[in-house]
Amino acid sequence: MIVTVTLNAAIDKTYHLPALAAGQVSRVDRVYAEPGGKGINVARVVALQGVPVLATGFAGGSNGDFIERGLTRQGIVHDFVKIEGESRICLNIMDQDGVSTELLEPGPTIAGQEMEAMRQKLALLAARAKVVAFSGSLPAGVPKSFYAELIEIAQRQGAVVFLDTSGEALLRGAEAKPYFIKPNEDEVAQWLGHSIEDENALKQGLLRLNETGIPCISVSMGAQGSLAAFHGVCYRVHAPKVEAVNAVGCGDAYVAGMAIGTAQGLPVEECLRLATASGTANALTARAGYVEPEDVKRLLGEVVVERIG
Ligand code: TA6
Repeated sequence: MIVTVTLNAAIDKTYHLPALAAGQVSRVDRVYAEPGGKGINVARVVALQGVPVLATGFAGGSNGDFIERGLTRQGIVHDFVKIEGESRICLNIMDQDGVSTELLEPGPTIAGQEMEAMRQKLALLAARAKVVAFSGSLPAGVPKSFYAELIEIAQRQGAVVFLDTSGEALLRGAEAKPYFIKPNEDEVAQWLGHSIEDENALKQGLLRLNETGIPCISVSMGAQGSLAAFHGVCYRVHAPKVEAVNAVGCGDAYVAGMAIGTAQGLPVEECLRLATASGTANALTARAGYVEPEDVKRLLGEVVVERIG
């Protein structure tokens, strides 16, 4: 089983409208409202590919109820820590040219006993999991070291741990040496303490990070694919060219593909291929964190994984 952890779960609302004009009334043509937040997106993309998954995290208030009901309706097993506060709404406003504007609420404030309930729940769930994937921002009240704490709990239970977050939550979380991380180029530069001029410098930087005890690192290059350093070997992954409909959630779908490949013990190249095909398939749908399994299967053959030393 794959377990996903979303500490700042959300209702992801996507508004499709002709054009967003600041200071004016804009009428929305189509609205999608889905359980979201990065880890929940990962869970949905895993489930859509027929792989057993459980979504956990914090959920509260009527938005939390919506998230849980939505997951049940989508056939995704879930077990959240119920909190006093209200889970957030994240808005993605898409205009007819495909330009996306995201408005992400900060989310609720988590109390000390709610964090303790999360530690205990995670210990039980991680004991049944092959992969535990932590994704997304930390809600208020949660210390920046919380991911590191949870990662250590999951690792003690024998799970392989993924961490997809950003900023200080990533830097602190990485101290617990997760198996897989997905930083952006700026975060890698911050880590290394110097700027990165070109792809070769990025490659050298990722290999140095491998040496610090994080075996698998992918840096997204958007529609161009990704650069990855896995166990001291670098790969340039070329994504298939597609007509993107909605790029929100592509990174989460990438993590989902990587989690499936890792849980199934696939070779590194195949994990990267599945991750990239899943991420690209997400871009083909209007919904965030969603893929058509046939798209993933078709795109798998179009991903090029190049070993670059
Ligand atoms: O990756 C897209 C997305 O997952 C949206 O679904 C939205 O919920 C948001 O990211 C949340 O990101 P955050 O980093 O604030 O947890």
